Amino acid sequence: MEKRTFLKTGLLLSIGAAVAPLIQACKTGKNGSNGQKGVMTIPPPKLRRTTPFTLPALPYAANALEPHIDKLTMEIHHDKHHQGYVNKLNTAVEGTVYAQYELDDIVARVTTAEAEKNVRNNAGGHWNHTFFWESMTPGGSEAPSGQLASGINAAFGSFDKFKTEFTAASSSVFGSGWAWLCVGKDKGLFLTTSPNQDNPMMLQIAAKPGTPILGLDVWEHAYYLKHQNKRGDYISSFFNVVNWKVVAERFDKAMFG
Ligand code: MN3
Repeated sequence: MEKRTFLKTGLLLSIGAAVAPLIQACKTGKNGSNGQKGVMTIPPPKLRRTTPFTLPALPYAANALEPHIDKLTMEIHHDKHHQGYVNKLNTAVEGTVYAQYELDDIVARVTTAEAEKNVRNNAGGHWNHTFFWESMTPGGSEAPSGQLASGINAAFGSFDKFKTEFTAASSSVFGSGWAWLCVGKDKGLFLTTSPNQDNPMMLQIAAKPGTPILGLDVWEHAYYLKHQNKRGDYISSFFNVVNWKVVAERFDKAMFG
């Protein structure tokens, strides 16, 4: 073998040797093993987070969803409840493996362990509320069209039937929790609910993991000031302010990357 060829081969072998453990780590899930449910794979973590979590501003004024969702509810919900989850999350991750993980990476990995309860509740609270504010827009938007409309029709029969089923799912949550419209691993749409601040992105916890494209907070704090015990009125109000454009973007991303 000529010296030059030998050097080249040697270099390639060295690179191969250096890369091999990384490939192996991915295969064995060293960076995040398959969820216990075995439905979706936990992606490798992103770059490390170096700053504390902060409360994102609402994407519209607190009174912008009136008359469907009132200003005072939005102010308390965002400025007090969501801020509380952010503050408690920063405290909860201190000294844990989650301290430098991004929010998505925490949510994907958190478990049912008692020691992780505060991380689970507050990472979920921060993730869910950020997602929720972005799911709404003043005055609502045109009903779904294009690929999203086709997906909804395929899964539920029609947009009206979807609304009926989503309303039933939201109404069925006992106590505090969320209702979700998700894209599953099979690329089909499905409805699911979660208790407390759990969500379908919690691959170690969710009864049916998936990628949410719409979520509704059915904790009483989300509607009690305006609707008191009438959760059904709140659910129909929500449909007046859903941002279907954002939902369609999430759908396209989940379906087609
Ligand atoms: Mn809430």
